[in-house]
Amino acid sequence: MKFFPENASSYGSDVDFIFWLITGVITVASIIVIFLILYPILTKNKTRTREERYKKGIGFKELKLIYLGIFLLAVADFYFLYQEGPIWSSIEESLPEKDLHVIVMGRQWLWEFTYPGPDGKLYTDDDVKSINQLYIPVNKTVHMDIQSYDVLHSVFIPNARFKQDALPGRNITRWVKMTKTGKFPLTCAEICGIGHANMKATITVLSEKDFEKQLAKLYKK
Ligand SMILES: [Cu+2]
Repeated sequence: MKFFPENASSYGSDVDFIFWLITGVITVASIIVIFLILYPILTKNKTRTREERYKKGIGFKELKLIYLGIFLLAVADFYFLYQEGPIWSSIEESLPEKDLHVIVMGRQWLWEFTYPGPDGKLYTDDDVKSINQLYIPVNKTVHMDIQSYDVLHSVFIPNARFKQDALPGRNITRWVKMTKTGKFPLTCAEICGIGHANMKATITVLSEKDFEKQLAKLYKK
């Protein structure tokens, strides 16, 4: 059974690992908690002694199971932090050397992508743009300057397990490295007005050669 869209990025499987780790642990914890609630209700309620009915939860002896629960919860939390810390820091707090640098600009209601012009530099006069269509080369590190023209938007690339809000007035640089060629959706994940649902772009991941060709086409326009 497939729960997620196909993973097509270098760090997607790490994100999925955290998801399944946390889901697995909390599923076991939930089953235990539900059992602890239902078991006395379903079995013992009528047969409990008068004393048992009026336990007030005073002292370690009566609370030891609650302390155990809190302890296990803390252990699980620290274990999650231990596992996810290095993964999040490599995805969100570090920027590996770039092969391509683009601007991803959200506006009501489309995505505008800007590539460096023939000079190879972004933010110069020869930059070129494409609307709702992002072309990137496969297996290359792409830096994305995520920006907004107007309101809050959010860049969501399900196949890359990537999501980043776009904030007006701020530039947020994030990176992605797609490991498969093909077309993948890039959508807006922040309700940004009546046309929010129209903010659906396509990422076309191309071989290096095809990407150069595509870029040359954009230069000619
Ligand atoms: Cu939007």
